[in-house]
Amino acid sequence: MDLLDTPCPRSVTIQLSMQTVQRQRISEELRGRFESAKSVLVLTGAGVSAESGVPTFRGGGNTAVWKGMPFDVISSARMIERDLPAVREWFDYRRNLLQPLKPNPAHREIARWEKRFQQFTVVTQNIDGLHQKAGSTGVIELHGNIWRARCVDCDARYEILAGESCSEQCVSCGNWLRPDVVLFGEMLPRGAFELAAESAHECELCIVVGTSGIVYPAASLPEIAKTAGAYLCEVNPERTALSEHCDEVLTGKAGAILQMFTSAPD
Ligand code: BJW
Ligand code: ZN
Repeated sequence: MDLLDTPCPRSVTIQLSMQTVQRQRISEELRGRFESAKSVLVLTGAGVSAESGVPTFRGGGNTAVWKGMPFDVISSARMIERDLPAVREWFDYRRNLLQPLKPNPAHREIARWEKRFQQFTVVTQNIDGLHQKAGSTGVIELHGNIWRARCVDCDARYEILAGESCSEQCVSCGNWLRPDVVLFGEMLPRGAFELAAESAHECELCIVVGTSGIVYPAASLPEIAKTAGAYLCEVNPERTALSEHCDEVLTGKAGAILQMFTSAPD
């Protein structure tokens, strides 16, 4: 019997002399739910952009560090108060890294899914704008967008064009500008979490892609979906804080795994 036909439907380990190859499969249950669902929520994190070349914050045993500072120190509300120029420099550096990067097959697959379902919501923790570049519309950005600056005083917002550096002061009131992103200890954009929570509550299928699932309140969305009766599926090469709560865990990179949802079963 072919090893791929053994009764374990989701993940099969094939021993090839010295090599071990993992083949991830989507269960019939998940495939059926994906085909019949009317309402789907996709929650994404840094891992969905990893294959575009965007570094993740955590994962693989590493934590992002910049100039000796762990990212949760530099990306914090406290640092805005203590050293705004350093925060601006950190985000200028990140914007430079992001500028040439393009959406990858995972972003594009998610964008294609929009047409399949009556109700389809992408909620992202990412600030890179790559979902929108891939063609997704109505994306709920929980943690803001690196391509915008905001005045620390009057809340005016300014788009930052690729290749241009952001001006330091607000045209309206002259106060300092800061990146329009949500740092640790800061509130999420008004209404964004509420909208995402509503979609989580209503969805039949919730697919969580490329997030470690430890940052709140984003990490509570899968919990909300599951409690309200949704089928919960995770796509990630590593196990995460969410894995044990999922109905199905698909172990692997987003680019390859997401394409399996619409390709013919093997
Ligand atoms: C792949 C892959 C491939 C790799 N394919 N996968 C309740 C309990 C405890 C604490 C709190 C709580 N509520 C709030 C808090 C505090 C805090 C928090 O959650 N802390 C935790 C760390 C414990 N939350 C906040 O402060 C939030 N604000 C808030 O709650 O306001 C209310 C409030 C205010 C004041 C006081 C009290 C309450 C705001 C959170 C903002 C997070 N901001 C950041 C930085 C943004 C700016 C920047 O970019 O610098 O957002 S932190 C960082 O983490 C970033 C991310 O969006 C976020 C999530 O990370 P993500 O996306 O999960 O990435 P990683 O790197 O962690 O994981 C990548 C994953 O991809 C890994 O699993 C890999 O395996 C996988 N992967 N390759 C698929 N190819
Ligand atoms: Zn202003």
